[in-house]
Amino acid sequence: MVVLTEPDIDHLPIIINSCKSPSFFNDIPVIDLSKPDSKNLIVKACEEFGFFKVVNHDVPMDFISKLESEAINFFSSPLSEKLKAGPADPFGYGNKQIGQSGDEAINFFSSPLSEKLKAGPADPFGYGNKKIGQNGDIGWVEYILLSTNSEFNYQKFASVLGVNPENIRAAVNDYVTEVKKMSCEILEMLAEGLNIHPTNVFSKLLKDEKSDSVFRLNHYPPCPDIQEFNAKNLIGFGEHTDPQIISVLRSNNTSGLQVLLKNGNWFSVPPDQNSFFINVGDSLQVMTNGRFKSVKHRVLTNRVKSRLSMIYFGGPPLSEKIAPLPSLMEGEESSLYKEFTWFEYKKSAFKSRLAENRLTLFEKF
Ligand code: GA4
Repeated sequence: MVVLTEPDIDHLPIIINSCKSPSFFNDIPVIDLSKPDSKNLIVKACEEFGFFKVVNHDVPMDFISKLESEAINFFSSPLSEKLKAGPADPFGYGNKQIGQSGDEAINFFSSPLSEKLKAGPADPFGYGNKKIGQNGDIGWVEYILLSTNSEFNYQKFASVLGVNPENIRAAVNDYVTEVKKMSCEILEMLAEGLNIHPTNVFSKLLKDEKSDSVFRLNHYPPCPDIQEFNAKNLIGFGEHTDPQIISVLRSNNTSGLQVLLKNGNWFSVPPDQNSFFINVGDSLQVMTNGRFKSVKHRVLTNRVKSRLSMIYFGGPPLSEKIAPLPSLMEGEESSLYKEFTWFEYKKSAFKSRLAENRLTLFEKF
């Protein structure tokens, strides 16, 4: 058995959740992708929970295990090695005012918008340890965050001893290609279930070559010392909603994922390494004018077992306007949201804390 290294616990402010353990979410909607009538069940699951599980998908197990073993290999390296693959530029477009001064920033701002857009919001890509985002969120987690754009620079991994960037690139590409295909299939079934034509309204955004999608490998090492802190639970990844359209998660058989249901209670999701879990993201909430709600979720660490998850976040191109689909507006219904592009939303999201409701700023009323 491979033993994964733990994140360095020095200076880690331990976040304790002392409330009683939530119940298991045993009634989680299960969508069988091989059944054509699943489209209505997908709509129902998105309306009721913003969350569901997918079985009988076509993603080859081989791709999943290859990526899993690449991830285990990487996370097993010494911390000093992994840090070499850390984010290179923490200050992208949107944060330059804070991170840079003088001529460099002025030059940047005087360039055409099309050029500035290339810089995108802060570059959070590469290896991260405990720090989530740029605004002080932390968790008992280490991760690799990647842009699914083919231009992503895998050379970040080149100086990490024992890690071959080409192997990581190939494993991520194979996996993401399949998961993206499945996501598009789900989004098309969703559109059909909603009676929207053409049915590619959502999927074309993920298929677009400029689709701003990201991919994340999260490793939650076990935390045997929890009792020492007189805590029941330690936060691995704090509560949040995902900003994109759809998120597709696959994990090993270690529990930890929890979702917040409409009744205000947290429920633990029983792990299932052969299935995928789908989240409605903020952008899909807006495109359905609030008919679907993005689901709040979080991950708690396990006392004995490592949890490894891989998540694809399907997002639109940066220039895409995120607005309710006219065909979904009934009668006099008007948009609940102000007009904004994905770039504007993402820029604002990356300035927020994890637990914030990021859509509030964009609501009309
Ligand atoms: C949540 C979903 C994805 O993991 C992510 C996260 C991003 C990050 O890790 O840098 C954010 C978070 C996520 C939303 C609010 C901001 C940005 C951390 C954070 C505090 C990659 C994403 O797109 O948004």
